[in-house]
Amino acid sequence: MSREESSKKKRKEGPEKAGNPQGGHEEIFTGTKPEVIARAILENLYHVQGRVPALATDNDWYMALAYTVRDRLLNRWVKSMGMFSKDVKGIRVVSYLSAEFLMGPHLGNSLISLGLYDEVRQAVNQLGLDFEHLLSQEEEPGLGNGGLGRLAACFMDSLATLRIPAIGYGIRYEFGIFDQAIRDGWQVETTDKWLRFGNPWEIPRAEIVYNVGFGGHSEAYEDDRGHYRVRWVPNRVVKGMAYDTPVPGYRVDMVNMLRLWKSEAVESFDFQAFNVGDYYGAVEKKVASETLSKVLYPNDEPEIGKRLRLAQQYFFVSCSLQDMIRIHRLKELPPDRFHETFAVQLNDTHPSIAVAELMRLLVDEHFLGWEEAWEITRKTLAYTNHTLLPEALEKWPLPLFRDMLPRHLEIIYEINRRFLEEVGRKYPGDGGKAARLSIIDETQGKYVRMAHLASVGSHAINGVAALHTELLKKTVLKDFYELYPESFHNVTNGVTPRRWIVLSNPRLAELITRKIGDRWIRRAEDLKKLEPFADNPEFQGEWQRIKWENKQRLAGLIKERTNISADPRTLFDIQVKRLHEYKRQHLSVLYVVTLYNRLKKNPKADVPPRTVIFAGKAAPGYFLAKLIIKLITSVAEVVNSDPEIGDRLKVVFFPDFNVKNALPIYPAADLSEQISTAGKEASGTGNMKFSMNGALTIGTLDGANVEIREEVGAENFFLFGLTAGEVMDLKSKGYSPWQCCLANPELREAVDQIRSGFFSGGDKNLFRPLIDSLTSRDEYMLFADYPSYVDCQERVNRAYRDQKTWTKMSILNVARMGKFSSDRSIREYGEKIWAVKAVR
Ligand code: F58
Repeated sequence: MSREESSKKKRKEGPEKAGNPQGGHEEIFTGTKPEVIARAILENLYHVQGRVPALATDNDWYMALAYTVRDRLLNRWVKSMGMFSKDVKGIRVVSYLSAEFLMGPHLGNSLISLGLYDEVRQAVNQLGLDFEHLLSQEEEPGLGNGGLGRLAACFMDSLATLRIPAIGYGIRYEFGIFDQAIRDGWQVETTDKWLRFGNPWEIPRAEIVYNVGFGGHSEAYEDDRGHYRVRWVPNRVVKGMAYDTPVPGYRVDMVNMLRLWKSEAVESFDFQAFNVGDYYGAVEKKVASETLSKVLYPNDEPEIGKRLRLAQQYFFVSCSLQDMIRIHRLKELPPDRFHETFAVQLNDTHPSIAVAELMRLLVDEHFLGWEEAWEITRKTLAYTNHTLLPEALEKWPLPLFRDMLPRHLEIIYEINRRFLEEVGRKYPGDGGKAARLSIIDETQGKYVRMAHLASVGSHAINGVAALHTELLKKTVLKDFYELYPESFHNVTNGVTPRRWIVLSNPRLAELITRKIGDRWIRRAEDLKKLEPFADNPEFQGEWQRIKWENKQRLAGLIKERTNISADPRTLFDIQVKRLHEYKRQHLSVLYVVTLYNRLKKNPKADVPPRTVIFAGKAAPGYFLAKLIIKLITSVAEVVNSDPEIGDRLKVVFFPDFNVKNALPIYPAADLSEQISTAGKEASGTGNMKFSMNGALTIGTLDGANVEIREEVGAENFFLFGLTAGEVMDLKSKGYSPWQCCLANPELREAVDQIRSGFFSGGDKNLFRPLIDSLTSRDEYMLFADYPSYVDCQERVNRAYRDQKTWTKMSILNVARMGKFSSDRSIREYGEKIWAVKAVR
């Protein structure tokens, strides 16, 4: 029976019968035996792709396979959606508002969740196809920059696994984060055309559309009952259409949803222009409307003045809130009970316009009184902060804001007026306090401070690691903490062990399961049960073999992508993350240069051979970050081609770091570099992925490193560097990087070499901006931490020589990382912030 015929049959019989695997023909949609799956793939190849096997391309087969897997998700998904019907009351749904979701490839992950990995692999083999090759066909949906977007994806996985109903709301960017190539050692960006072959994981919902206004003015009027009302009359309207992607939980019936908005032109607008004969004007409007969801901003330096970015933020927030209100009304509940239906989490300030938009919808469109609307808004919203870096705190110039969102600005003024009144009552006569707390920044020009808007409009504010939350309370949100101490929480980040162990490191997962059973996959605390095996020689042997195979696999990819031969017998020292000065990839380079110099001077030096691997994207407009990439590749060129060095030291820059490429990287690491300046990295999540896969960490007391070290034990963690407090003290006392450099001959030598053109074919200008920035200011205190970092690397070298002890440390790291499952994070959000529970 064809897909269509079968669908018709399904429709006639109703979903119950059709969803029943016993139902005979419907097996083609739900069956889990390899033979049935193989047949389903062929059906989909023919009826969806319009191909016979003889003519099918890799992509045709991938699509047929993806549809086959999606069919097996749909049944559970459709049932889970029952949550939104009017018969289901009293269940609070989490709405995760995020401008970014870095979901990674769906296919492998869905198979793990459904428990069909082996069956589908067999089915694919029966068809004479290469399963791994088909998996690798999937385009990366790179709808995020880095940690923040990936955190949203891990949280979606955990929400479904914990059976907490949730919708992730965001933007369906046509172009995600750029693809990175390395040419002549420099980063080159190309557009990410992830949708070019179609996206089998999404379902377009042409009937779920909302209008979103921009610009214009507001006007007051009197309603029928003589009440004063305001309405917004925008001068431009854009339509948002929903695209839904299922998010399955691990081995549970719950399938949640990621709902992303695509912007489109509002037809009536086009036609108006058309009718007066302005055809090109109409087309231009259409193009302008569609621009809104065109491209993800790649986290370039100053945000200020990026009109389109503010428009994107408002666009997706407005669509999402209108959608939530529609769902709430489906339940036939009055608007004043909105907070009972939804708990809305703001993933950083990017969706914080939600505070004003929810107020506008409740007051202007659903006619609630201000106080009542304000209470509902605050009960609904909660805000997560992900950064302390002052330059990353969003603020919008007032004129731009007024021009684009005039009604929202009025609402923000009113929120601010009432808020500052409250501040005045608490701190009478303290103008400084009021100015510091105000949503409007008037220190130099006028700006809307989005973190203040989010903080005032939320009942809960949280940081993403213990240290980060403490620093938030002491620095950027100090005044808010004094005002609302009970609103502040810490929820330390986590990552999903499904993607980051089971999928990425299947052999390790299998070994763990063989020893302690498979409960750890959903209760990561169970990993503790591995501790008794840490010393066991046989277990250690298996552990080492798996690491070895993972290193071989990565070495193969490195050869393929960079043509560098990395020897799996060497210590794999890996730093993968966005390029940023505060993350200090260049501190690692300074050590590489030092190690190189030591080996040159003393070729017999007894140090374990190392392969130092970097990967990560630099924002296209961030010159120094791009120069750091060039520095890495330049040092690599000299070191890798030095015959005296051979395999004793290799340097690799692995291009195009993304979720797909990350999968084989974390499991192959011996050493994880987490070396940001203390106080700068809010949490980090790569640090967790490495340690969960048995890498040991060399790191500062920053972000979640602090808690990782607490969990795995100080003796199983390589600590170096200043503490956050020491960084601040040194800065206030006056820090002289040049003095540090003079005081350390090896540092001086490395700096001189880079400056003199040793790594740039004699070009003395190439790295000057980087060297000048370090020797004059060294904002991120590389020179201050260099001696302690180099010493610590020596400790690493010594430890690595003793493979038994190293392996024990590696096992204990994995055994003690249970806390860093995103399931734990989500449970904490559920208890402390959302007041939601699992549904059965
Ligand atoms: C990251 N932020 C933090 N921002 O830097 C990291 O420490 C933390 O672990 C992670 O969030 C999750 O909490 C981050 O990734 C962005 O990518 C922004 C995207 C939008 C533009 C500004 C940066």
